[in-house]
Amino acid sequence: MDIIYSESHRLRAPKFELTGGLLVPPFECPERLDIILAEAKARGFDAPIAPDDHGLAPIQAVHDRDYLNFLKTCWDEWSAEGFKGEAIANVFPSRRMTRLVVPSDIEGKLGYYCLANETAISPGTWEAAVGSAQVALSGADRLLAGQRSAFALCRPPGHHAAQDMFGGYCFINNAAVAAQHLRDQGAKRVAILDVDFHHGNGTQAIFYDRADVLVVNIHGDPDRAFPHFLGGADERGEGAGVGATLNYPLPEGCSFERWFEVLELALAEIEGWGADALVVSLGVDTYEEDPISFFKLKSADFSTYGQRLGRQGLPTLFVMEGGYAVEAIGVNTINVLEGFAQA
Ligand code: 5XA
Ligand code: ZN
Repeated sequence: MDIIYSESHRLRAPKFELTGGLLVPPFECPERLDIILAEAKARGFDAPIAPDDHGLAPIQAVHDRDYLNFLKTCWDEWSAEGFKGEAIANVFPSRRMTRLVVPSDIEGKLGYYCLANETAISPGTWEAAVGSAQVALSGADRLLAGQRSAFALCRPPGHHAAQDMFGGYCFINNAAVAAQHLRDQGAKRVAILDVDFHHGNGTQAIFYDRADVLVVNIHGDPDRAFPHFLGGADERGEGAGVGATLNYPLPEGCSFERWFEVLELALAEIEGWGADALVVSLGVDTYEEDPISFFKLKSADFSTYGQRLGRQGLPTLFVMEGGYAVEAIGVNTINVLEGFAQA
């Protein structure tokens, strides 16, 4: 299985995230990818391959132009104000603040486009986010060329990013960009299976009214888990997309046995739907030791479900999302990929 990877992820290196009322070193850090790559090498995977540059067009196919322009210019606008810290949103168009006009002031713009303010924008964020999307696009190209699978080792992650919103460590929705690219290059029906602990609200929003991309999430119940305001079992799509969104929220302490039962349900739906290709939003923050999540998967469980994904028999693109138990992120991620390859 080819691993696609870009050194440009290192440009995303904020000093802080806002968690528990404190500015702490970000859980989503560059070391995550170093550890995954070291484990891949130790387990005999080929050296990672740099992505091709697809430009911005396939990213604009998923995200609004004004939003992308905001991401591109945010840091310069913020620092031109003389602010000393990283760009963190502090005011939002929340339920009774209904003037949905993009302010010209950078503080207003940040709040307009932000869905969760743990995520600071720092210098290099735009370049890293574009690089991460190129990794996903180059992974999708492998499937289009007839390969059975590829691993897009994306960073920053993407599944919380909606058409015009960033947050949850995400800026450009890599899985959505890849799925749209597969569609645009000939795949008739694409399924996205999001196995990250957190609901992929951005991916769901992007495809919510579409019948050609099935979006399936298995995640922590939003009553108890980020992102809290999307991911209920009753959300099933709208318009032409009714039935093409499926959500499986699960409770605190969920065991692998229960999680795997639900994976079987999700895969049966994907089978019945008849996808040409599968994009897996691969977050390994379902791990029992993850510092910001509450499922109970053990390292061996990642091999078991990787094998099951392999038996599904679809061309499959894995797109890296979350996972913050840094000492285990390599083993858990590579267990999925190796399990898949063995099946
Ligand atoms: O999948 N999403 C994540 O891992 C990020 C969650 C951020 C919570 N503040
Ligand atoms: Zn996550």
